[in-house]
Amino acid sequence: MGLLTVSVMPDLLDELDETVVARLTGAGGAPGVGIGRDQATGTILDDDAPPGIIIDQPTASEGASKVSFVVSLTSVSGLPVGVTFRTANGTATATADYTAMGVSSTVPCPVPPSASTGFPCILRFEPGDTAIAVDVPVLDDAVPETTETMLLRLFDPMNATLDVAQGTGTITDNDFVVVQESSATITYRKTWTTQSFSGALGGAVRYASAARSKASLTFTGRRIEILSTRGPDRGNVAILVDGVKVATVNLYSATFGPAALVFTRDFAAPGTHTITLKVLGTRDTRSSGKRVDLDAVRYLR
Ligand SMILES: [Ca+2]
Ligand SMILES: [Ca+2]
Ligand SMILES: [Ca+2]
Ligand SMILES: [Ca+2]
Repeated sequence: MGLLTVSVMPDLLDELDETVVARLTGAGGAPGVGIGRDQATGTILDDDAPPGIIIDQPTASEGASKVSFVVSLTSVSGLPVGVTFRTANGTATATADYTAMGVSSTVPCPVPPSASTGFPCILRFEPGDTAIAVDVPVLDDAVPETTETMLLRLFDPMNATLDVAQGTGTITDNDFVVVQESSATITYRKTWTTQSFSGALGGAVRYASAARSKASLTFTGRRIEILSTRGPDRGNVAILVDGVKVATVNLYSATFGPAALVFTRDFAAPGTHTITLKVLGTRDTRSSGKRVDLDAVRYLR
């Protein structure tokens, strides 16, 4: 009795159990020697665990028109891998803020290759695939909003484990709250004068030239912008954030420039801050005046 050994090549792929067939031939010539059973099948048991499925936590601007999730496998698989997905509201609302997917048979799934078109929405990884993007359409409206979230949920994994079953998509807004110079929410100190002229945002500004004239606004947001006027008779203004001077802006320009964006600041997270314009009573040597205009302050929530 002899022993036939077939060596097995180890790999790291999750795969189905495989078979190998050994067939004996050529031993039938001698009298009295026969092969009662000339074929044997060996089974190679797969020893690799199925991959994990994970999803990332993306952030996108409302103006980007989509929030793109990436669904990944933690290792390459030799088998097709599938997982079902659907969207869910966080603080954002389907239809108003983004387009739902996979929540009912009347909501179409995105087109291949990222997913199936039927219901439910199924992501399919072919053997060797490790990442697929799922783009959730985001609706770009003109309404100032706070930063909002929506969810992409994964379930029913096939040939895989579900390691991270939910992605949170953060949608930042791109619509400014515009506070005109005439707003009662702006606090003025010393004398500011209203003037109307074409080109100003909303058609008017308030201006002052005396040192220590101030205009302040307290707002809750993550980005602030100041619009002023540049021109041949404009002076210098200090910008304070929460009482701390962060910039000095020279508003002099040889040519008249209304609705000029003269200061911007981003904050790491939305918060309540006070922005102040403080007229310095100084000027560029080329300027014929020290006038500082406040046209509008605008911020992203
Ligand atoms: Ca929105
Ligand atoms: Ca928008
Ligand atoms: Ca918006
Ligand atoms: Ca204005």
